[in-house]
Amino acid sequence: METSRGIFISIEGGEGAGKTTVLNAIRAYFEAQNCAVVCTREPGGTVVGERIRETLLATDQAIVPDAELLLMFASRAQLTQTLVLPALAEGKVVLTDRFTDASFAYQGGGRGLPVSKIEALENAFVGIRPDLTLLLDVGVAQGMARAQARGQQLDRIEQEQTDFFQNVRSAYLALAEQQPQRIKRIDASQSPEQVVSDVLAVLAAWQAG
Ligand code: Z5A
Repeated sequence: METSRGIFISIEGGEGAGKTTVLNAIRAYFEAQNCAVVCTREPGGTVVGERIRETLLATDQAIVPDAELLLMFASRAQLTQTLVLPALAEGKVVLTDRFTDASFAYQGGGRGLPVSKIEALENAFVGIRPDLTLLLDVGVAQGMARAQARGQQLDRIEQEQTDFFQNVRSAYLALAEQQPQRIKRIDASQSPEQVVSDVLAVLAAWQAG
């Protein structure tokens, strides 16, 4: 995997984990250090990627798991080559709301696609992993209740059943166990203030290390 001059951080988690709040806190943390920060999200983050996001999420059509995986990677290739790598080459901090770990969790864990397929796409079309990944871990029922409390219509993937989200969570936790240096689990069942405080402590320790 490629190394870079900037800092590449992803935020991951299941439904209602609180990624938005955490992303804003991390941005403020780095801006206070006078770093240039670029925030983005997946799927999406580019004009083409946002169109792919619409295709993936705002549809009633069934999408076969392989097509879902390929669309996630099409969005990711566009984002990586046009935004992530150039920003890192300029020494910026890139914060992304999800990256390839989400494909391992949702398409691997949730849909049951083989890890080897996802790794092959990662190697062929992405070639970079975040320097640090913050996994916001919350129980499925608690996370779904938060997401539903927002009162917005649920998208295609959010309409999946509890089992699917349990498998997503298990896959995320397995990734964190396999890659403890890169992926830090945060207890996201706590209050937003406590979650942010834990995230900033992990970040400070990581930067110091
Ligand atoms: N997906 C995939 O399948 N494969 C891939 O490779 C990628 C993605 C990259 C879109 O992602 C979907 O794409 C997603 C995974 C799939 N599918 N689903 N389902 P997304 O990240 O854009 O969408 P999301 O996961 O549905 O986001 P979310 O539900 O908005 O989660 P969040 O950003 O973590 O939540 P939030 O907006 O920050 O918070 C949700 C609500 O909870 C909100 O009202 C908050 O005020 C509240 N909240 C947040 N934190 C707390 C705490 N600590 N306590 C109480 N309430 C809280």
